[in-house]
Amino acid sequence: MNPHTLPDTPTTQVLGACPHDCPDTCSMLTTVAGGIAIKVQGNPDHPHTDGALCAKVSRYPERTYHPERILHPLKRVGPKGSGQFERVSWDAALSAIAKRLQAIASSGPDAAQAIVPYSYAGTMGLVQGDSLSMRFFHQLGASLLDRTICASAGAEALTQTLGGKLGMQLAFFAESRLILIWGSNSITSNLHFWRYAQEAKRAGAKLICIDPRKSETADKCHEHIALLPGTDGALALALMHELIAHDWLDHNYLAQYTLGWDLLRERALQWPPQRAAVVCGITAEQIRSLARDYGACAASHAPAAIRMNYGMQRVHGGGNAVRLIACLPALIGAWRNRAGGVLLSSSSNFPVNRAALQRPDLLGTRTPRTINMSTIGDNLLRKSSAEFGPAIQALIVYNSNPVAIAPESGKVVQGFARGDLFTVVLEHFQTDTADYADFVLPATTQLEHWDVHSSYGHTDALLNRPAIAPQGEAKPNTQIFRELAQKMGFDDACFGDDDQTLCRMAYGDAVDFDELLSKGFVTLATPDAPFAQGQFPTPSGKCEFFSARLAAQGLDGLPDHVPNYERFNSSTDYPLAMISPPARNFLNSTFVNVASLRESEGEPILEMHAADAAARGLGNGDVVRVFNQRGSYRCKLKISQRARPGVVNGLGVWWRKYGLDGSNVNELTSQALTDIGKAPTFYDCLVQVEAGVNPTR
Ligand SMILES: Nc1nc2c(c(=O)[nH]1)N[C@H]1C(S)=C(S)[C@@H](COP(=O)(O)OP(=O)(O)OC[C@H]3O[C@@H](n4cnc5c(=O)[nH]c(N)nc54)[C@H](O)[C@@H]3O)O[C@H]1N2
Ligand SMILES: Nc1nc2c(c(=O)[nH]1)N[C@H]1C(S)=C(S)[C@@H](COP(=O)(O)OP(=O)(O)OC[C@H]3O[C@@H](n4cnc5c(=O)[nH]c(N)nc54)[C@H](O)[C@@H]3O)O[C@H]1N2
Ligand SMILES: [Mo]
Repeated sequence: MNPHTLPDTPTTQVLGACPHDCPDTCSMLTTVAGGIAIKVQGNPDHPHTDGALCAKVSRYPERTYHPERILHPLKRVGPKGSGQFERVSWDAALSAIAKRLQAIASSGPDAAQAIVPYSYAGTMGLVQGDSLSMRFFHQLGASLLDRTICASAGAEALTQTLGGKLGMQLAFFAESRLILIWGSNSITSNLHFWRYAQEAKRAGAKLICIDPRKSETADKCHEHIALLPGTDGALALALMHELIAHDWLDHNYLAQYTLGWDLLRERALQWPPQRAAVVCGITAEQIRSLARDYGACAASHAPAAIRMNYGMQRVHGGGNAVRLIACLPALIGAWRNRAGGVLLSSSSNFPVNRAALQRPDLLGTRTPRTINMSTIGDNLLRKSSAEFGPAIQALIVYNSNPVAIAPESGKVVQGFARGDLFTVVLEHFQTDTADYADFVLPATTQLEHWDVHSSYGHTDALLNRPAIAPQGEAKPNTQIFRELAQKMGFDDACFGDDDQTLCRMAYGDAVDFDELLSKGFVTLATPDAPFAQGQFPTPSGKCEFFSARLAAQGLDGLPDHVPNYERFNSSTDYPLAMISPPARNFLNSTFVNVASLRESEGEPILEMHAADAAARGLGNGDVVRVFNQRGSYRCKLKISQRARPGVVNGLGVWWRKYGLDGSNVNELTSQALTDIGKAPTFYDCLVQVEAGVNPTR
């Protein structure tokens, strides 16, 4: 259906929130006429959204009314992966699912652990994300899921160093005099931060981008430091070296509000710029110049800010690198000014009552194992053992598309294709993952359900009201788990809570719900300059350069440069480092099937520097084979100055089915985990590239 309105149909505007996994969490206004959503736009009354949505979310109605939207429950009738399904009733689908889950759960003590939930941030909503779903899995005694696929290395690093996912307030970047945009393509993935950075730039601030790729954001900064992937820790240490060597330090701040300075100082002194330059693949002068800019702010008390994003922590040493960068503001006392410091995530500001939403108490005395979502490929292929517990027999997927987005697709696909695995997928579309489902259940989109939101880029809580009726027979995730609980005979009263009750529960009394209902957002009361006088929520109350908690786990208490697993070396079989950062017109693998956005993005490509292409006799637009010991993937080559020598960029998480051979970049990525936080290492990946034969389709 294509939304049209008659000129005389009255329109209403409904307040909502963008549900996507992005730091901006925009306040959204949906215009509805005759029960149809005709337009979504940014809420002009919400300061951070400032009336503007990004290009992708502006297409939300196109996605919602997409002709390929799944509108009825489906049951698999062909082989797994073939995408052959038939329509069934909700009652038939839920009864069959309940029967299968009951059979697994009743086959022995703790047998329910063979059932695994798999979900991430398809919606960031606190209610349609994990509320009723987790109540269901807790009551069942299913395995727990470690939700590591994106941010857990950086999150753990922030917690160890600053005491939580806390940092500068978004709006104050506009007052900064120097902004280091570190491992973030803000124009693509944090557009509403970019607006404040622009304001600062117009007021004379200097912007420096630190990124292996010459991104759209790098184009707009004064300087770009194109270091090799996974070398940020070395750069941060050399920066500290220079700050120490020139005494561009805030000795008072260091003495009063930090822990472990003597140790960190000693380590940093082992990293003169010449040493780091070799590791990072840049010049020592670039490092010295960066240090002069950062140090000048220390000397003149001008506010220096750092915007990190999660891109830089998807490597072996990602956690350590984030720790080192999070230490930097304390060296120069940047936290004293509200426009100084660092921001990676603001999540810990939100007083979310997860225990009320998810009810872990329903587990009683049971303590199920935890499955790491980032190694789902290996996990699905593991047999029962004393160490692992029962082999995974059932997977319930919602808010995620693991067959496309999880590393080492070869193993992931093999796991999902297991004939004896029972897979249920709650989705809007027939994704790569839905192709492997035994049952696909139609879920509502953000325009069709209630939710409340937090943000990892600002400090406003948001509310989402449904703007239109559910399409077809789609139901909210919550409702699907509510009905499944009923089929399973779960009779705890908590399975009766409706969505508005859950929305109220999320923040309890900590956020004025009536204000959320009327305005769509509530700004949390947070200090302007959170660490101006220390007060870090760490065990010591200080910025912890040295973490006793990490040391107690047998890890290095002091952050260090931890090299990649797969280290750039031109003499190996796989001499190119491949990174696969977000595409501007997609949101991970979401929106890939929206024709207008896919057309803007073009087709799956690999960016390569002209010198690397010439050395291989490759030309622009050639079909190439990208391969390593894990797999092989074919796409078109784009010779581009966005790629530095030695590094190739495979943008976006394309659906496998749109790829030349029905695969995507994750054929090549590995399941190795980060130093801390057990996160994936998507950008720690060596490959070789050669001419591919002509495309088969
Ligand atoms: N349009 C769009 N927006 C998105 C997303 C999307 O897919 N599309 N994804 C969303 C999600 S899930 C997340 S987690 C967030 C944040 O997602 P991030 O992954 O942080 O995304 P970006 O900020 O786009 O990109 C990170 C930048 O880091 C660079 N990079 C890669 N490796 C390294 C490295 O080793 N060191 C350094 N310094 N830089 C490196 C990449 O080239 C890229 O320009 O964005 C969200 N926003
Ligand atoms: N190579 C490579 N791989 C990556 C990354 C990378 O940079 N490079 N980035 C990684 C990162 S940072 C992340 S966060 C992950 C993201 O991976 P995922 O969390 O799997 O995110 P998406 O691919 O966007 O898939 C989300 C799915 O949820 C569905 N969905 C949305 N809303 C709802 C809802 O209300 N109900 C239900 N039932 N479904 C819904 C959407 O239709 C979509 O198919 O990917 C990771 N994978
Ligand atoms: Mo992410």
